[in-house]
Parts: sequence; C-alpha cells; structure tokens
Amino acid sequence: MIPAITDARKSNPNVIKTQGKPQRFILTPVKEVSAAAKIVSSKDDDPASSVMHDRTVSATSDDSETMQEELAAIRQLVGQVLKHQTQTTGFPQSGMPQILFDQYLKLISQDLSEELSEQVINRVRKDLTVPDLEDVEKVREKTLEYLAAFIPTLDHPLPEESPDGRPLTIALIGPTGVGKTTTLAKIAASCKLRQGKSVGLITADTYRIAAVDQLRTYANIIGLPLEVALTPTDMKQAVHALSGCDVILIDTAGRSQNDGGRLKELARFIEAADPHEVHLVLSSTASEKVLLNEAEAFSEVGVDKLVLTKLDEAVSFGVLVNVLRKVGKNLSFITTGQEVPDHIECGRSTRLAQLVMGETVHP
Ligand SMILES: Nc1nc2c(ncn2[C@@H]2O[C@H](COP(=O)(O)OP(=O)(O)OP(=O)(O)O)[C@@H](O)[C@H]2O)c(=O)[nH]1
Ligand SMILES: [Mg+2]
Repeated sequence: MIPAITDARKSNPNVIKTQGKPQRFILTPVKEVSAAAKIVSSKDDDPASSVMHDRTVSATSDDSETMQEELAAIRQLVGQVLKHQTQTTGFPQSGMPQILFDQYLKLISQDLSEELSEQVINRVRKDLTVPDLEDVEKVREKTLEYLAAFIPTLDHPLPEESPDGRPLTIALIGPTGVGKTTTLAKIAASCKLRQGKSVGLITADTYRIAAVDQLRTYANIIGLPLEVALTPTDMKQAVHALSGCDVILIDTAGRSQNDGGRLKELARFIEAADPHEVHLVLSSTASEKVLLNEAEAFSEVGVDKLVLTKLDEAVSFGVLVNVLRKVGKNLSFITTGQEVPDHIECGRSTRLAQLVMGETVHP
C-alpha cells in the first residue's frame, strides 16, 4: 500500500509543474479512498451524520462521479511523478519491490534528501535476499538500521570525565529562543540528580531582561551555584570560582546568525571560558535552509556538537538528518518538550531514524 504523502516533493526540482506552479499532492491509499467512498454513500440516509458531515449527507451520484474523477486524476498524477522521477534520476530502478519503494516514499515524505534516501534504499536492496525483500518487517528493520548508520551520534553525549583535571566545562550557544537555558537546566539536573555530580552554572546572558532570573530559578530548585558573567574577564573569574565542581555548564545569550558583531562578542566569552566542548543548540522547528545557515554562522565561534530541541514540534525529521550529515557534527542531545528535567534524551541515531520512519516523539 502506498502511504499517505503530503507535499513530499517540496524541495524536489523535479516536481511536476502545473501552469508554472509546483503541484502539491496528497496520496491516499487506494483502498482507503474506496472505503471512504462507501462510507459516504452509506451515510446518505443517516440523519445523525448531518450535523458533522453536511457535505457527505448530500452525497449523490454526482458526488460519487466527482470522487471517481478526482481519484483518477490522483492516480494519473502519481504515475506522472514516478515516471518523471525515474527518467530524471534513474531511481527507482525497474523491478524495485513495492515494499522497498514504500519505504523510499516514507523517507522522502519526511524530507530526507533524495540522495540519502536512495543510498539507504539501495543498500537495503543489495543486502536483503529476494524473499526477504517481500517481508515488510525485514525491509523496515534494514531501512531503519541503514538510516541510523548515516546519523552521526556518540555513545555518550558528554565526556564521562574531564580530560585535564579541570571541571568538565560545557558551553551552550545558539540562536535566540531555541531552548538553550531550558536545555542547560535539563543537563544540569541530569548530571546532579542522576549521576550525582557537583555542578556549577554560569550565565553570560545579561542582555535579555529576566534571563539571569530564569537560570537562577532553575539553579535554586536544583540546588546549584550560579555565577553571572558580564564580561569575558568576569567569565574567567566565574570559571575559577567554580573550579571545585565536577561539571561547569555555561549558558550564553541567544544570537542572530546574521549579527556578526554579536557572534564575535560571543566568541570572546567562549574563549575566556575555554570550555572542553561547545554545543550548538538548534531548534527542530526551523527549515533546513535556516538550520544550515545558523550552523554556518555559529561555526565561527567554534562548535563541537549539536543539540536539537523541540522535536515535539518538528514538522519533519528527515530535515534533521540532512542537517546533521551536512554539518558533520555529532548529535549530543535531543529535547522533546518544555518539562525540566524530563524532556531530554541522549542523541541516539536509532531514535532519530525511528522518528523519520514514523514513530512518535511521545508514544
Ligand atoms: N516544545 C518545546 N519547547 C521547548 C523545548 N525546549 C525549550 N522550549 C521552550 O522554548 C522557549 C524558549 O526556551 P529558552 O530555554 O528560554 O530558550 P533560549 O534559547 O535560552 O532563549 P534566549 O536565551 O532568549 O535566546 C521556552 O518557552 C521553553 O519552554 C522543547 O524541547 N520543546
Ligand atoms: Mg536563554
């Protein structure tokens, strides 16, 4: 069965054009459309459905004909899309098993790049035997496995110990409002409450009214010392003041990726703190173009790992895989909601692959 696809070809230059405009399309499983047609006609004489379904109640043979016509148009459009794609990209090759092709459509519908989708599917096709390619579960499992292999992650999001005797020092940087402070509080709570480490916090965000209070509130609840750094010199002193901690977590002010001056200033704070790692925090709600733009701008400051926030609000997960691949940094954490400390997870490749393949963030 062909899964529903909504606007799957957003970024595809091969998208079919109608009167000069890209054609949006929705595929609906043929069986479901036929079933829907049956339900529509059976509701004709059901008054209870009239409140909610006035369009269905008035279903006549005219409506049924219209539906048939629409269905035929959809079929034709799907055929055209697939034919066009095969001609231009050579994918899918002839004789591709339907189950495998369904998986390909699933990846594409999540905005995973065509290049990556094809690589994953080609590997699955090469590695499975012909009978296995007819087994939905086996094809799904292999697709998941190969997709996960393309996602750069680590066994541990943070080093288990400081490499040089100083407190393990981690700084979070990123655009405004992506969830840096909330994520910092989640990591701090996890280090202290789950791993029993002593944690100190520093904030360099003295620009936004109440930014210090926001972190101070978390520091008080979790029971952590907090230092405020107004200048890079303050930052050095703050790091020194917390030198007895196992871990130091540094929050920074959100910066626009278009504001080169502020990014340079941020770089001076980071330089003064000399952290072991800088994690760039990006929001899953942004488009691929914006995410890549942000990653490029913040790379000036120096980035070691990526944190992806707000997966609970993400529109498509394939974009996140594309970005991780293009940026080439490991994913350290993902966050899945506003609750501190619960809505944070280690960035695992399998988890992200499962999300691309249709699993939900909060099952
Ligand atoms: N849905 C959702 N909301 C989140 C998540 N993480 C953070 N938020 C919300 O995003 C908003 C901004 O979070 P902050 O932590 O203040 O973001 P920030 O990056 O520190 O913002 P600035 O310091 O202003 O740049 C808040 O309303 C958070 O509750 C998440 O994983 N999911
Ligand atoms: Mg903040």
